[in-house]
Amino acid sequence: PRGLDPSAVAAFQAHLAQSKRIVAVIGAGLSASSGLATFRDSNGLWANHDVHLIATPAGWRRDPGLVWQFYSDRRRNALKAEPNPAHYALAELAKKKPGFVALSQNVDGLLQRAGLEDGYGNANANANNPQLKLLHGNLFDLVCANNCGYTEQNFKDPLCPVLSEENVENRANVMGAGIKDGEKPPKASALLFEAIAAKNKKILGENFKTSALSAADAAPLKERGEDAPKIPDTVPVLHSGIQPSDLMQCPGCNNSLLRPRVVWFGEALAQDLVEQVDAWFEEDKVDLCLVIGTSGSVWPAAGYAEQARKKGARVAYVNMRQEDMKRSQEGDWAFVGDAAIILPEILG
Ligand code: BJW
Repeated sequence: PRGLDPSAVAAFQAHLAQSKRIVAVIGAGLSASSGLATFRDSNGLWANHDVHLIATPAGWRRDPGLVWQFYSDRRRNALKAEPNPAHYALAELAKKKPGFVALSQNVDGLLQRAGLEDGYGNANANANNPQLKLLHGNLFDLVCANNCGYTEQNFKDPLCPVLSEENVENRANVMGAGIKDGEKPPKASALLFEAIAAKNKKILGENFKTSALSAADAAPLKERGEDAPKIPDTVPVLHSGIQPSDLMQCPGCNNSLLRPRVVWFGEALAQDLVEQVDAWFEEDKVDLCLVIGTSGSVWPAAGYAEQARKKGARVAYVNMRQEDMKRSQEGDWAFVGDAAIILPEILG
């Protein structure tokens, strides 16, 4: 593997040493070395799953069983995974720098297990103002899908019999776009997204909102010139075959299902969290912004580095792909490679 430029590391570390208010914007690449799939890499989650059916309110209304199968697998994988040296390096930084805040898009619980406190789902979250802000929620918090207010922390696997790993008969073919059972598409592609989006527009009708999903998600793939798998004329309509009555019912109202407390496309981030983040940026100048393992394609997270820059911060990117440092400017640091190797090295 390519080593880092020692003079860049030295300059970064000199700046880090004087930095008090530090913000890290974190994405799925942080957990890649723990064995968890990212979303938009060529073999990522969105290459194998249809985002409209899985991570939107309309997808939930259409087939909650399909959504739960996806999240049940994600929970199981996250429970089996261990935090990697990058998670621990960030937890150490948090201890050394009280002015540090981590804005994580990850829902896998690995930063918490490395020692960073969140406060998500905690009634005192505001009072605590935790250093770790879970922008997109947490796989291990369940919440009433009908907003009755019920919420619980739950690490059980399976959550209910129908979601057991062994229950293969009921498992849907959640692989998208005509790809046969057990076969993975060679690469995510713009065409794949377009075909799926077109199909889902038919399925979801008025509930389908492009919300820049198909176009904006596809564009970077096109730029990368990734291979397009052949799209058959008919994209299969996917159903889990799971009855909602076999899923977890909300004990709060007995009138709704429980869903994972994660933020889907078209849903707002938790208001108290957004307010805490805004207040943190308002409070004072910012010294340093770390952008770690994120493609920067999802908002509002994608805008936080610019916000830090406006408050005077210098920006350091840590990413496997140079192309994903698309908002970098002269004077930024760009550390290309595996976060699990780079972060412990540069954070010292
Ligand atoms: C490595 C590595 C290694 C690999 N080491 N690096 C402004 C403009 C345009 C659109 C919008 C806008 N504002 C809002 C929108 C709409 C939408 C949006 O952003 N669309 C875009 C696609 C354009 N945003 C929303 O809908 C958000 N809500 C919202 O804004 O609400 C407003 C509202 C207000 C009031 C009422 C109603 C609404 C919500 C977005 C929620 C996103 N949710 C998901 C799923 C969460 C649950 C789950 O996990 O299943 O979050 S989508 C998915 O993407 C997930 C991730 O957290 C998120 C970001 O992905 P991430 O982490 O960057 O992963 P990848 O795969 O993209 O990148 C991995 C990176 O790691 C790559 O760069 C690799 O190179 C790198 N890497 N290995 C270092 N070892």
